[in-house]
Amino acid sequence: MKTDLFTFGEVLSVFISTDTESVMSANNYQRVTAGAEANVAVAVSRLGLKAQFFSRFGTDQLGSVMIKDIESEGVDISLVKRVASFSAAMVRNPGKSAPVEISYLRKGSAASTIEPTDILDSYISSTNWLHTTGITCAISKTGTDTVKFALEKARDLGVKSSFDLNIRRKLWSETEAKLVLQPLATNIELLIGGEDEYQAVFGFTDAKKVLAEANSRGCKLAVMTKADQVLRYSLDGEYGQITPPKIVSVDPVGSGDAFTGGTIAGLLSGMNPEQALTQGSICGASVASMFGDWTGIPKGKAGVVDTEIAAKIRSGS
Ligand code: KDG
Repeated sequence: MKTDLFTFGEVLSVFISTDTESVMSANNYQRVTAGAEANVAVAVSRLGLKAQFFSRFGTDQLGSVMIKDIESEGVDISLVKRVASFSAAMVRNPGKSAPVEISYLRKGSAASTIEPTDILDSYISSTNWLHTTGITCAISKTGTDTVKFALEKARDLGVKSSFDLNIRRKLWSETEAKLVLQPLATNIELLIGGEDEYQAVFGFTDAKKVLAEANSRGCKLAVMTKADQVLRYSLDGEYGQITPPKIVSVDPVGSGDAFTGGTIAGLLSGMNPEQALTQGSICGASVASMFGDWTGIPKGKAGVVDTEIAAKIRSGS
């Protein structure tokens, strides 16, 4: 059966301290499941489309609970593999009254052993959209090979794809990231990155110029985000801007993925790029207004956010 979205990447058990704003003094933690690509899959599924997610998980309990969490969001996890390794984790403070500080427990994890042979042609030929990110490239060399392979396969099969630069500076240096990500940011339907990520990958941040450069490399719709500020985009050389809804930001982690998921779902539902990006910005704002990567992802049908929910988020209530 055809899926609307196929994506793959590492999933993390995120342990968030609940009693203090510092992991150094915390005794209590809440565990949630997150990960950039899984977050996008959940967003697309909440919006009423069929999302399929692949990863390698360890044979540990964290692997089992993370698979269960993703499945309970209606995402198809039938393809996932369990391998003799550990599932990755992240530890952080809530970030309500202090900046979010994160530590990873992921080097050598199950997902970092992901390799191109994991991605069968049929996974891509039976989807309408492939989504990948720079995080998978950062976790291992075979991760990079897998992203490259999947994007090339999608191109060969005429399947639309998106790529989020998503540079994680705790995983690799900007120099390493640029070397790998610049060639990958080519011939993609939707390229997404923060202002700092465009700077790292292309060497400059002038939005009009750098987005036009991405267009000239075959990225049809290039988008530059900057937290809750105006988002800039260029569609085949035509520059535009969108002002996201104003919300009180509670926890911005995961809002970029909700933006991406909302945009992809909008495009798949037949919206024009400006409408889809507007929907993405509503989804991103909603996630930032609540605690957790998934909590605020709005619901919808056939790829479109429920009208009443969208109106509420727009009005900031
Ligand atoms: O985009 C949100 C992600 O940063 C978070 O869920 C964890 O995937 C993650 C990562 O690698 O930092």
